[in-house]
Amino acid sequence: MRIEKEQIEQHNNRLAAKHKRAFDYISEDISEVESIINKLQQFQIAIPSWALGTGGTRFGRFSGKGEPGNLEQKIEDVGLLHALNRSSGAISLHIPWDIPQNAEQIKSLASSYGLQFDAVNSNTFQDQEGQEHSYKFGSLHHVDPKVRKQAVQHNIDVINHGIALGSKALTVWLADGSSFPGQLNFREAFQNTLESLKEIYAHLPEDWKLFVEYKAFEPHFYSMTIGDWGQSLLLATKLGSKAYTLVDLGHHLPNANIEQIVSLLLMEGKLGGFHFNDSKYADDDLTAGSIKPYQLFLIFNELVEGMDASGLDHATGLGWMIDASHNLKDPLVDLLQSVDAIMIAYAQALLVDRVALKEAQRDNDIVKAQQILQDAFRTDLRAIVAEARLRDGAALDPIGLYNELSVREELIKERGDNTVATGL
Ligand code: PSV
Ligand code: MN
Ligand code: MN
Repeated sequence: MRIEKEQIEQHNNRLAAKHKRAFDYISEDISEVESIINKLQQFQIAIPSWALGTGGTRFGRFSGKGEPGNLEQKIEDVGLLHALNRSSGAISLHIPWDIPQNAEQIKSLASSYGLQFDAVNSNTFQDQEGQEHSYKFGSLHHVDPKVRKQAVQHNIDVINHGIALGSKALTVWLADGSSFPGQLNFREAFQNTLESLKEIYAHLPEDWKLFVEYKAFEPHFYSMTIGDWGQSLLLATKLGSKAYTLVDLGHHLPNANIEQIVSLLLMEGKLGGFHFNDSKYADDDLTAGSIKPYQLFLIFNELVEGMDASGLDHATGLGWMIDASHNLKDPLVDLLQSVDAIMIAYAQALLVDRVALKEAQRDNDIVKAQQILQDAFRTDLRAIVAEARLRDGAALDPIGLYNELSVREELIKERGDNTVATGL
């Protein structure tokens, strides 16, 4: 299924008057409105191929209908999202779930939807059929060099798939860790991981980045070999200038000050990218902005400040991606909600009066500093985000149009009731 330009225009025409009223009202008080819109138009958030199917919990999985059953259909799904919001112009693949049989064909299918290939992701947290050595006790950190070698080779294969598709980064997330004291020698596990990553790093093309993702716990409950940003930063620093830390919002211990982590990683030039999601307890992978929208805003506040300070382009300086999994909602609708929440938080961060904030900080005027941040956070910028979409030829109300066009029903007609997408 494809969404036609005319369908979007008709939808937008129906909402035009209401939108104009809201947009004119908010624009009157914001002098930098054009610059905010311009930045929003540039900003693209990649969609992971594994978020397109209904996720499960360890207690079960209630399959959705009309889910993508192959890579072509996953690309079609992201194409639908991008047509609706013009902010989801890239897809991130997970190998071996998404092996492209014919890279050229896959590339041209993606570009027919205006999509590029974001970071490729390796998978050494599951055993695949026919695999010689098991990852039960880890992969890059494994005590047995044969297992490490196999995992390194897998990552090299993933880089090669990425090269064929035009990706520019490899994301490594490891499930390596231990669940009982004494199970692992921490230093050996770390050294093995470093040595394995060095071999992978040696295969990175010049213009590629390696993203080292960390996670505090799960699947292991005593230690994770790359468990926090310190361990990731240590690895990235030892590896070299193409290696960076990747922050997944759900991978911290409760109440961690993620905005502070972000600001320091940016200061060190070692923040590579983001996996957006939201959580109440742990790696809950809920819709971005659904639980802690203020935290999302505060993170963007640091991103804008830090990226401007280091001269990084907001749109291209870091890798932006959603990493969520939906076991209750229609995954496509959920992704539209996530993208919208991210755009709103970004717009609000752009609104912060940085000169006044600096002054308040210099004067230790805490009340003023809080007011400046909360003024921006409490300003309703939805009409500005919608205006950016309108100017890009996207829908004023993406979820509204998704429902009007009965997209899910159409996909069920095309793909059937019982599709099962590969993924988490
Ligand atoms: C597992 O926690 C995880 O959600 C990581 O965040 C990875 O980025 C993702 O799976 C895909 O491997
Ligand atoms: Mn992640
Ligand atoms: Mn995760």
